[in-house]
Amino acid sequence: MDLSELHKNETIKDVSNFLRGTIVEGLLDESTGAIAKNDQQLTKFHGIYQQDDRDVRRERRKAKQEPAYSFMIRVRVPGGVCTPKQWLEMDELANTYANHTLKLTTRQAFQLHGVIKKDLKKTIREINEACMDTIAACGDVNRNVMCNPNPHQSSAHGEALELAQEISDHLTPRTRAYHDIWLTDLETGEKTKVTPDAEDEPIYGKHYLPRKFKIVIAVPPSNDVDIYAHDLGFIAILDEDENITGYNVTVGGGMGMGHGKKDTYPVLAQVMGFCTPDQAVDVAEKVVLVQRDHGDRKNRAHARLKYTIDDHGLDWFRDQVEDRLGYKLEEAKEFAFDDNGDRYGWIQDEDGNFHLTLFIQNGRVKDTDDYPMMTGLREIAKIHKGDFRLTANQNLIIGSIAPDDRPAIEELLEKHGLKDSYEATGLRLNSMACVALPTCGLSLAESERYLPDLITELEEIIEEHGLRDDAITIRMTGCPNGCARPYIAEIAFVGRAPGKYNIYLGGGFIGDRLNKLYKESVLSENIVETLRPVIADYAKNREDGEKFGDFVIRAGYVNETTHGRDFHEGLGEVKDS
Ligand code: SRM
Ligand code: SF4
Repeated sequence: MDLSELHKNETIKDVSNFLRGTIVEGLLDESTGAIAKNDQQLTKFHGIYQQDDRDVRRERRKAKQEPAYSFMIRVRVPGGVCTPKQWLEMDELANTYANHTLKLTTRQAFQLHGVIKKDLKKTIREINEACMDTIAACGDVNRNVMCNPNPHQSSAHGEALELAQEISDHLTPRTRAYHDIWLTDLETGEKTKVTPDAEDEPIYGKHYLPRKFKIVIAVPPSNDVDIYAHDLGFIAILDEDENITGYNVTVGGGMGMGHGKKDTYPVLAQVMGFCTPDQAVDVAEKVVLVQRDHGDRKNRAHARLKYTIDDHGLDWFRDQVEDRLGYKLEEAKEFAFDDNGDRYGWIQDEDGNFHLTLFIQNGRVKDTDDYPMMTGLREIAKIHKGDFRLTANQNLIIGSIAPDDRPAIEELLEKHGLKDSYEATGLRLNSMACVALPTCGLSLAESERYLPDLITELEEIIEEHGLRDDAITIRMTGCPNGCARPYIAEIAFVGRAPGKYNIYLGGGFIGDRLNKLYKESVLSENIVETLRPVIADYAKNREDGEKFGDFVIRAGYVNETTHGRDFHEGLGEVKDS
């Protein structure tokens, strides 16, 4: 590998001694709240991002102070399932070291924001003591493995969750750096966790992957994990008795793109074949190996698996995977999805236990004067004997509540205002926004802090036209990277500049079609008026059962996007209104 020809991050990995760099030295340096630039790339592999509070950036610059540095910590939760004890631990860490909020992410993980350098090590150690970790939550490796979050709804969900955990373990980096840096007391050398034996990385090698890698498992008919947005996916195929007979394997999905950069685009994953449950971990490993060996290491904007497959073709990719497997994948099987949203409220499973899905707006768990959500969930965690499940739509399931325990939980829900969390319009219940300002360094516009208010404004139109209970997927991101998977939403807003958004329309309701740019750089104050006639037209002229995303294409507001390569082609044909 001639490093001089490759992206500079390849050299950073090469000389890092398996992801150590000079992180330890940086943690000890009290002269700054930051760490060295190259180490900022390496800490991502440990689940840690350096950020600064962008709300105060300008005034600190004026006062000649360094930016208000702090760190975001992402905690892996394979399949999104954690115990009440782990919830309480995360709650405590959020209130002790972070910004008194917990963020439930679009990939079923936790994030803590605002942890300052001197508290980083303590926080990571405590996360590990609670039997969770942060390694490989970010970086050029496989990340948190997602799975439909309702394992007890049927035995199939339980099996799928087990597979998620197996794949996650199998693809976790083996470097001792994580343990040496975060879990060792530097003075005594005492470790809080058993150190893995191998220093070598048998799967990744010392250059790891060219780029991030994301895996997901779905159990139809629910596509609540947005299978088509991921590098690698497994769609469970069930027999008549609801047993999993195997998985259709999907490859090459991804959302990220750049405004005005036509060689970057979102792509939906394609079905590559079928494997048995016993083969799934092996298949995951071999797909990762092909991407390791053939992904673009020169241009990080072209390094995701979606471009590797686009450049070489799906048949070539399948051949590469099968060569490494030593056997052929079977023909893909029939399957069907209903939607990609969450099913709110109470359900009872086949064993008689209850599960409650709560709406957590944009995944932000916090207390406000009129809604003590964080306190309520803490009180529930104190008495809850089942589990908590983070959904891929940034919501929360209080899982496995025995019938006798339900009244006590209901009392706490009532007391803390959580009972009404899902008494909202179909539009709000199907909304997602990424974090964006003030912590995200890449954000061009507000997202999490703006979408709830925009939805309130749009709800007037929705109510006026009798669409209160109609589920319409609506997503916002502060930049085109796509963290809330906006390009498969029926309505999406993507930040271009402060107070300006591109509006996209026409994504598939089940997350199976990309949307299309409808209007560019719309000022926030004009968004509602821009959408008013489209929503009114939908209410009046839709066919029976027609979804909003399908309607806007049929009615000619936008052209259908049939492949990511055409995402930037043929802007919406805007109708006179
Ligand atoms: Fe993301 C980068 C937040 C899911 C595509 N994402 C970032 C960073 C770390 C910004 C940075 O690099 O400095 C954001 C941190 C903001 C903050 O302050 O917390 C960030 N991404 C998030 C989260 C927290 C959004 C949320 O509100 O939930 C999600 C965390 C998921 C997790 O638990 O692992 C999150 N990011 C996604 C998704 C959705 C998904 O994976 O299902 C995507 C689109 C799917 C994909 O990967 O294609 C996504 N994030 C990106 C990209 C663009 C990648 C690309 O291929 O171009 C970046 C920027 C990059 O990697 O260069 C990015
Ligand atoms: Fe930040 Fe952009 Fe991701 Fe939003 S989409 S969290 S603004 S990187």
